[in-house]
Amino acid sequence: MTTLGTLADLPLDYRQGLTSRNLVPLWPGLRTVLPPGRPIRHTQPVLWRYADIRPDLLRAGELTPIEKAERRVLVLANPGLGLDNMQATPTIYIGMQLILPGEMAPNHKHTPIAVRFVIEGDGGYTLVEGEKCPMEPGDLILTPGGLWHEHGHDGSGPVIWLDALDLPVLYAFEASYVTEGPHQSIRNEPDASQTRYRRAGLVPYRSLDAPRKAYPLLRYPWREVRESLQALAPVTPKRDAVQLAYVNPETGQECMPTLGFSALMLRRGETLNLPRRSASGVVHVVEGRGQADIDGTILAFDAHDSFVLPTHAGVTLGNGSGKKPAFLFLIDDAPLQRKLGFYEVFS
Ligand code: 1HN
Repeated sequence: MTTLGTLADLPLDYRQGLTSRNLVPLWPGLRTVLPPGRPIRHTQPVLWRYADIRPDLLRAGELTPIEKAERRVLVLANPGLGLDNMQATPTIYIGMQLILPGEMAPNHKHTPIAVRFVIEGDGGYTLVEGEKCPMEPGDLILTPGGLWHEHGHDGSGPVIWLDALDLPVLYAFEASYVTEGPHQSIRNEPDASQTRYRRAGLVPYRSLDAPRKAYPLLRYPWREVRESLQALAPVTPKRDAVQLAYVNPETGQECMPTLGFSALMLRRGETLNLPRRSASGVVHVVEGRGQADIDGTILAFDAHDSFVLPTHAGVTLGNGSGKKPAFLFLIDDAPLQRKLGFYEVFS
């Protein structure tokens, strides 16, 4: 590949003239914005330990009343992307949110999509357009873009969950904004995972004719995900991942338009190689412990820790136990990449 001319090759008065007219020559920066073979990545394969986050989050509960925060969150910011930019990966925002008994995180809707993955506590819930979604540890709750949502807690003890949003994408589009609203009135029925979409493979008959709701299922209870992984494990070949995707039960497609969600079980003593691919991701450890090798960076993970998978990374995940399975929750930007047409899986 040809070595291109640099800025220093150009006379100073020419460069100054360009600058004064808001013009920039492409060639000195071309190999940076369009590197040969592989993208330049600033995203670091960092790990956040829950044992570190939890005390800081509980302290925030003492320092900052919910009225002064709206959402009491510590953001998992990737140092390679600049801590102020609130990016775990270039496209994925991750935060840890705390709500204390009796508190309410007020109703709003916004352009970014969000999901909640519950880490600990009982009695928390999210209202989405009047549907009350109980938040039990491991549950995934969707708050799609443009839908009203608020959080409450009528149990005892802290409730903590992980938030994942496509906020960096909406922010880059200069399209991220919020609308506040009045407290929702709660529809007095269990959430759709307990009623209309009780079991995979069965949908309400009239949904075949009627225009489909974009988001028929808002809550994916962990108990069923965990059982499904354990049932999948014995029929999955040794070198394949025991992995389930969270999908829209009406379409079979990814449950959200931009970010993808899946649950992965590492069998007893398993070492799993993930194919190198163009998507970036974040792994949250639900249960168990082990080790991740990400492009040669070794991270030891424990339950409730979270770590980053940069784009194009070679990833190996090892279960640290020979006796028990480990369970992981994965977030990635593959749905967005597929829609934009550049998603790739290598090897
Ligand atoms: C948001 O709406 C929530 O509703 C949490 O709980 C975190 C981070 C950035 C923008 C909106 C929530 C958020 C957020």
